Amino acid sequence: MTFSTTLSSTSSTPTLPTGLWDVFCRVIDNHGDLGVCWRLCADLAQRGKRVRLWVDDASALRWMAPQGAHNVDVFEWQDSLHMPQLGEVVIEAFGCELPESVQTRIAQHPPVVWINLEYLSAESYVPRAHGLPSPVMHGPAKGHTKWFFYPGFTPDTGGLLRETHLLQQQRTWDAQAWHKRMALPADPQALWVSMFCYEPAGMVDWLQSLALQPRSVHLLVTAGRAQAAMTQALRTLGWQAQLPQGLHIHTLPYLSQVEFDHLLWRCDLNFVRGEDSLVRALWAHRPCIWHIYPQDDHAHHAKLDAYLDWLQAPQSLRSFHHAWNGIAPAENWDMHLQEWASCFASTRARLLEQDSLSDQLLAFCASK
Ligand code: TRH
Repeated sequence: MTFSTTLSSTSSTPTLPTGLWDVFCRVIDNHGDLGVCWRLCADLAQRGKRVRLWVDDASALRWMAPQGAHNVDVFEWQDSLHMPQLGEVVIEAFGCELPESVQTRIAQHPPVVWINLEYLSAESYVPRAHGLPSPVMHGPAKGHTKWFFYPGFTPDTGGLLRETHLLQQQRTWDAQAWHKRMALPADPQALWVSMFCYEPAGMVDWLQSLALQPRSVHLLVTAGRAQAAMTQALRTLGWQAQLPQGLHIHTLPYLSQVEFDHLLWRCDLNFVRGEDSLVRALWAHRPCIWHIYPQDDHAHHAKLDAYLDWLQAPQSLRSFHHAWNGIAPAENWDMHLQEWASCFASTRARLLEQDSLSDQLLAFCASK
């Protein structure tokens, strides 16, 4: 990865550079916008494209992707003002609204395809809207067409990001070496749980129930909001100075996406949030609990239920999700890990039969 601030100045030509894709991303909040865009860029590059990622705040890439990726260059958003040439495909991630200068360029030399990459949802509008044209009604590119591309969980949507080598990497991954690298104790009989969340309504009650577990529990808490929420919950419980017997809490530094995936592969249960970490948890072959991104109008309630329906979640998993997300009071905090694991195993098998998001995107663009 190069954090480039200058662009080579070639005179603009009507011929678009073959194999060059431009991805535009604005960081609204949290890490999902950039997290998804980075994985997409790296995956497209793996599949033979050269990708330029234009982002207004690339700072999180320093921990998320310190290794960079071959054939992916990162540019500051404002440098697109001086961009000499557009790529053959332009991806506008999450309705980020392209800079006027880029829209003007599109009007002058339209890319082969202009994609509007949307947020992930299991709701029923997704298959209906996926792949539809979106005529541009105003601005410099008025009269041109963008195409809606919806990630999703079913074959009639744009699918989920999944690298070609993911399963192979999972098979050969060395959990013991990871433990050593992370300086974590070996405690094979314990329950290992990862925690990536906002401020879950159910955290205090769930921690109390965890303390009653017969097995010892190692809770691996990710950096940022999850750690702040955990600190607050421990304060509420009066556990700052001493944790109940058998409960161990480990605070993690910010991990690269590669190490974040390893964390999910290692744990017996993963708490994830947002969008990208949910997808990674679905690939991890472990049960997971989703803290959905909360919206003011409670639109996330329907979004969560659509996901649980698609998952064919057993009742215990549904009610756990509702309580964790503050949608309904907890019936109990029982974790039916075996039942949940078999639900996630069949879900993963279904997902593996579907084409990945990048494969579908490549095919979609080639068809235009
Ligand atoms: O950070 P998020 O809550 O992102 C959210 C959602 O995407 C939401 O839909 C969007 O509207 C909002 O952002 C703006 O959760 P998400 O999507 O899981 O993204 C987190 C990314 O951070 C993911 O790529 C994993 C990465 N990550 C690491 O790589 N290492 C870490 O240590 C941690 C904590 C996260």
